[in-house]
Amino acid sequence: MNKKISFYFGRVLILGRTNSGKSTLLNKLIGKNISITSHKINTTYFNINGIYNYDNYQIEYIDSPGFINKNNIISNLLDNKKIDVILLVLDRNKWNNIEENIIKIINNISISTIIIINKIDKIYNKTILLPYINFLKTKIFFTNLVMISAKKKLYVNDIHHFIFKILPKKKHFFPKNYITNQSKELIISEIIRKYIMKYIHNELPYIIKIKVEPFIKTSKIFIKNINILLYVNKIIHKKILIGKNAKIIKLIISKSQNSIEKFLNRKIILKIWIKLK
Ligand SMILES: Nc1nc2c(ncn2[C@@H]2O[C@H](COP(=O)(O)OP(=O)(O)OP(=O)(O)O)[C@@H](O)[C@H]2O)c(=O)[nH]1
Ligand SMILES: [Mg+2]
Repeated sequence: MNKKISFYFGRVLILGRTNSGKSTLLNKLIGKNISITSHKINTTYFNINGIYNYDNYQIEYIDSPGFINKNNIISNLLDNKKIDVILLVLDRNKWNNIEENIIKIINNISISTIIIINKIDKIYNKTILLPYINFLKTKIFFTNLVMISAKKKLYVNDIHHFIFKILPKKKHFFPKNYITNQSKELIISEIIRKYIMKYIHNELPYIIKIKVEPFIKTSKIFIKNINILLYVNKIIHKKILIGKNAKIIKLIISKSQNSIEKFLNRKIILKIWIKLK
């Protein structure tokens, strides 16, 4: 008998307050660092997607910026992206009006929601978890609840399996072995922003414009040089970026180059120019 294989595909939106570990989780789910992470707030700027393939299942995970919870952008995102499952990432037992706002939206729609209690490696007194889970049950209707450490990759893979059970039967949207359909230029500019954030401790990382010159030739010959333009508003910003004896910019270049090489799986030469807008 000819057995027909069914395919399953769905879009999973990762929501949660800034710093709860959404991007760390996306990277671990996908097995590649495509979304930047940091200990600072408001790290993610764009919705970054990552695709997970397993047998006849395909999941498109969408990482979102934590700051959208302040606005009503979530509802639009849910409508526009045709989301099948929501992962609500909670930073341990932190719960205030940020989470209240998110669940107000979730409770008004009928999308399966999985609660992720993240950073359990930092919960030393595990007895707080039982009353907390009971509290969550009164707040929101969820399909599953998973306690994880995204950073240490504890129980992260369980999440795929819970999602498999609720994915709709659907043709796969992306080719197999696809990891993201974000442009390489965007991911590279995000890597550079990560290191600017790391070494510069003011508002600059949030206002700087990063332009990556297109570097992929259609002839499939890889260009070794990757040229970056950083646009700043003030001369003082340029000075801060360069640093004393060009120490800061050199650090940003070497760290970014390293990360980009890992991402592209090849050697590159990174060049950065700083321009006044
Ligand atoms: N100890 C611990 N730290 C974690 C865990 N998951 C993430 N972190 C840390 O939490 C910080 C924030 O992580 P991100 O993944 O950037 O958080 P985010 O939710 O994407 O934040 P935004 O992009 O600002 O919305 C980083 O320093 C991570 O290393 C975890 O399971 N345990
Ligand atoms: Mg993030």
